[in-house]
Amino acid sequence: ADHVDTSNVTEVSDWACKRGATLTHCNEKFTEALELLQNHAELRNEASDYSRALAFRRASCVLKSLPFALTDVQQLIGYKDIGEHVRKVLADILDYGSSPEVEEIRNSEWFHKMKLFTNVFGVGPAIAKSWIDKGWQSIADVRLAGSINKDWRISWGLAFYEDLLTPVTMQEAEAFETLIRTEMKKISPLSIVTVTGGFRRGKSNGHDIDILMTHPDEGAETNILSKLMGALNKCDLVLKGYFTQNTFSSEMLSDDSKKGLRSHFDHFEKWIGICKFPKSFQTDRKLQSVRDSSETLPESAQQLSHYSRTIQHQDVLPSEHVNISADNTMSPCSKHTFKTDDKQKSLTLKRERTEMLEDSSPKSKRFKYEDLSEKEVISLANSDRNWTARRVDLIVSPYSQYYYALVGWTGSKHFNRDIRLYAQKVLGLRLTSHGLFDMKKGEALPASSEEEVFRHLQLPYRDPMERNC
Ligand code: DGT
Ligand code: MG
Repeated sequence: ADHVDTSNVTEVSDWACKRGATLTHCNEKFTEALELLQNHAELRNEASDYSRALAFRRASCVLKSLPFALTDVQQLIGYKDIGEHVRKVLADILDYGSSPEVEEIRNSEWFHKMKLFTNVFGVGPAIAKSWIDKGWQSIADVRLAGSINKDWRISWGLAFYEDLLTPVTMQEAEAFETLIRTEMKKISPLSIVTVTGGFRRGKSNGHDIDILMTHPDEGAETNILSKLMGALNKCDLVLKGYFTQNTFSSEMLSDDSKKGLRSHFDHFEKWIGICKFPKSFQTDRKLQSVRDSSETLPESAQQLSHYSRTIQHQDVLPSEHVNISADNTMSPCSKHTFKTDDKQKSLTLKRERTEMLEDSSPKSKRFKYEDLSEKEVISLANSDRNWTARRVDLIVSPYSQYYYALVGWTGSKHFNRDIRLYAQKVLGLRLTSHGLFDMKKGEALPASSEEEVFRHLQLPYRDPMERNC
């Protein structure tokens, strides 16, 4: 290690949000090891584990943004996020091909069981530990124990464990997005629907689908979610979930106390739950044919996702989204086309305003499967079915907060953590999914695009694809 090129060192900022990180990079064997250590610390979940987990993640982010493959730990001199412990792990991998500490965890039964159990929807480290303490080894053991809790998420999570563990594909995300957009246009033609989360960052699969919705007419967004869920229920696509109300108030932006905005959670209206995805979502023919027929078809998954999204914005909607009725016959669920010019737009806006005011339907509608007993949920899961259970988050933001919500719900989680800390430490600004607040001046900084959010933060704009820290 006498002659190591450290010329790259000064190019890289201390802040992950300044550096950016793409999905693929040249240090995967190192980041995979560091993120396993992070995951292990998160699962242990004892006193100092949170900061240990964070330290591993920060180090992993440094490696993700290196423009070269690491060949010597000396190349990391000067990086504040690379501590002694991390350096040892990296040196072991460089010298021996693997780190004993990482391999021990990888082969540990406890780690395997913790991962297995925390993969159940609604199960965190504490419940997983209690299951291990009961001597349970597998999902089958937990299932055998029968009714063990009152949390519906766990009963449904256990019944549909295999479905929910199978990653959601981009194809499914696009099919679902199209369906939501179609239904939303019927409810409120000017509504805006965006797939956020990992899919927006270019991931080809995910553990759920996160969809953010808004309406350009501030206030008109308040009723759309219950209407949308009603429409999805009519299409027999809703299995089980829960609504949370919008509990945001503008005083929260400046409230520094515990009662104010906690960094991890937002106060938007949302529906979090499990939906039925017909198998046809996997093989959506219209999207497929659009791809197949294009001569200038972009090749990467990321471009493809962008491409089909652009098409959808032009209101070319797949027509074969279907409703699976009780006897499993397929019938059209939704067909909708919509053309707009400015005059029409303002007329539509007026009509929607009136409709929204007239609408007084309750937030929580009765859904088809809402009241199933645990036994009935299990027999539903074991029935002969042509659909898959999928985790879905639907979030509604007022338009005035939309671009902050978009940044927050696009993630990654670590990108959010870093950019929020940067805003606070470097600029004295408080960033959340609801907005940006200047603590010194006591004023909020509104934004009408994601670019403007980054400008307020004095950061170069980062495309969602570059937010994979
Ligand atoms: P995935 O679904 O495993 O492929 O990965 P992501 O990146 O889509 O992660 P996910 O679905 O857990 O969350 C999507 C983004 O939304 C993530 O970057 C953090 C953010 N997010 C999730 N839950 C909350 C929440 O309760 N409040 C706020 N403000 N943001 C959240
Ligand atoms: Mg997600």
